[in-house]
Amino acid sequence: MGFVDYAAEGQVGVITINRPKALNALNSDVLTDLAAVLDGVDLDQIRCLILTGAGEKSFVAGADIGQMSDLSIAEAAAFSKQGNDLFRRIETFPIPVIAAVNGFALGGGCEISMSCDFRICSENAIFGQPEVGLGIIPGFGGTQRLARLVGPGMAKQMIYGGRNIKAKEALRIGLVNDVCDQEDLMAKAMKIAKGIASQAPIAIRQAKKAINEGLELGMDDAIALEEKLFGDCFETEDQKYGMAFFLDKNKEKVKEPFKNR
Ligand code: DAK
Repeated sequence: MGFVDYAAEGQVGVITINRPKALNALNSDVLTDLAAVLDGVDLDQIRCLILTGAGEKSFVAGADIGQMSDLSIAEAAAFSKQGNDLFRRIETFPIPVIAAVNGFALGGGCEISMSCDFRICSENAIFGQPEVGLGIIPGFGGTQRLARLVGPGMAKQMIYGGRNIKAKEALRIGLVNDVCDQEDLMAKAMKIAKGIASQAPIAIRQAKKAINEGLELGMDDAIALEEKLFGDCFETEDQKYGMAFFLDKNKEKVKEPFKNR
């Protein structure tokens, strides 16, 4: 694929945005390639995805400013729809997506990382929404997702000031879950992803849905949604096996991999 690489390692798929000369900036070709890679993920095999950027400097330095600068109103709307559809697709993708942020995550780069389930990053990562300095506001969900993740006050300070933050501050405000040396980043992401992939896959999918969709609801409706998704886990082979294994209490037995059924 032109600007996006994909590789499967066991039950984990690694998606790499590969346009390092432009610091992996998102133009419409990158967005098209990313959508095509997601289309091709074999959900019978893959149980967790990692999204990262090529090179050691940048995860994604934002939407492609060169391509955007001459857009007409209609073209800007089409670009916006392409980006928002893709980011929403990542957010609602049936299996978890971890962002491994290996450098700049600015503008659309910060936004695509926030459409993932969670983020880990390297020490050199820089997060920010610098759009107001370009005469626009974050347009790929940044005003919404940043405020939900770090709270409205911190999101407003970052967005109004076009203020970039370093990895340690991103950790402090809860934008990332962990920070590590760059050379350890992919191994760390892979370890987390494999841990997720080893759990009962139907339960993981239901948990993702319950958290994402429940956060949009009031507590009564959210609990009702959880009840429904909880119920749906039952009568699956994995639920029967997982509970039978526990009840068996046979310390000699090794737990078999879950079957996604
Ligand atoms: N777009 C295009 N090219 C970029 C780029 C970007 N966002 N960021 C970097 N590059 C290119 C540079 O132009 C340069 O290309 P060459 O000159 O080598 O051809 C190459 O990457 C290396 O960058 P630098 O030479 O600038 O590298 P430095 O280390 O000096 O600086 C930097 C790194 C990340 C601090 C700097 O490149 C920078 O400030 N980049 C721009 C960061 C930024 O402002 N990002 C936010 C973009 S705005 C929309 C929805 C969403 C959006 C827009 C519309 N709709 C609803 C329609 C999103 C907007 C954004 O993301």
